[in-house]
Amino acid sequence: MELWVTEYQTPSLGFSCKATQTLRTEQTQYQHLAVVETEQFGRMLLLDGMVQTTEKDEWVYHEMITQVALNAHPNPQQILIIGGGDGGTLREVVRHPGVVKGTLVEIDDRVVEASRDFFPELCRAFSDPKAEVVIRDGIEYIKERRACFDVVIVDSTEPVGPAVQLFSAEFYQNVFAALKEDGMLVAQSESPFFNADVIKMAYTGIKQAFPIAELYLASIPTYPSGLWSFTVGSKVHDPRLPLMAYEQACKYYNSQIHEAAFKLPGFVSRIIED
Ligand code: AG3
Repeated sequence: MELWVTEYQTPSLGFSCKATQTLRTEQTQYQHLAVVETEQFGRMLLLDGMVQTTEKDEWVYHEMITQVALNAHPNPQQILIIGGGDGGTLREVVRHPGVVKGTLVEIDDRVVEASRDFFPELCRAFSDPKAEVVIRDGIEYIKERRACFDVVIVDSTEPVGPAVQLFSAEFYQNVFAALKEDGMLVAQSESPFFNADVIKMAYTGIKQAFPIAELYLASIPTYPSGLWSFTVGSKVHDPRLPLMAYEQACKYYNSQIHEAAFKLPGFVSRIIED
C-alpha cells in the first residue's frame, strides 16, 4: 500500500509527498506533531499538518531567515530565536563568526525532542558552546528583556494556535524594547501568493515599531506556493546591504542573493504599499 502525506495549503490545494515511513505522530500540549520519511525530501517535520522543514530543503529557509540580518548587522553578538525548536536557525546563528551567544526560546519541548531524535543536521547546534535552549513562551520571555539583543529572529509557525500573538503589533514593540539601540528583527511572514493578509499584518506591525521595515523573498519548495517572505525591522542599519557577506558553506545565501532578495515583484510590493 502506498502512503502519502498531504498538507492542505489552501482549502482547494493539497501538497502531497510519498512517504515510506511514519516515524512519529503525537498530540503535544500545544499542537499535533508528525515526522515522516518522504521519498522526495527525506525526513519531514509537520506541525498541525503544516510542513515546517524537510531534510532536503531546510537550508534555504534556515540560511535566509538568519544570514541576511546577521550579515547586515555590523556586530551581531547576542542573538535570540523565538520558536525554531528544530534547531535549524540556531545552527545558522552559531556558525556565524561574530556571534557570541545564540538563545533559542521554544514553547514546545516535543519539537526539540523530535529534532534530537530524527534531524541530526538540525539538532547539532543544541550542543554548541555558544547555544542556549530555553523551553518557555517567547511572548513572556521577550517582555522581561530590555536592550540586550543585537538580532531577534522569529522562526514561528503560521499565525494559528500557539503562534498567533507572534504576529501582533504589541509583540513587535516588545521585540523593539528587547533589542539594543541598533538592533534588528527578522520574522518569517508566509507566502505572497496565499497569505497576503499575513504579510500585510506583519509588515504593518513591524513598520509601526521600527523606523526601517523591509520585505525579502526566497524560494522554498516545500512551503505553500514555493515563494516565501521574511520581514525585517531595523533601528539603524539598512538590512538590504550585506556588510560582511559571511557565505562560507552556505548553499543558498550569498551577497548577491542578499541584495536581490529585497527586489520585489509588483504584486508583492503592492501588498505592503498602503
Ligand atoms: N517555520 C515556518 C513554517 C511555515 C510553514 N507553513 C506551512 N507549511 N503552511 C519553520 C520552522 C523551521 N525551523
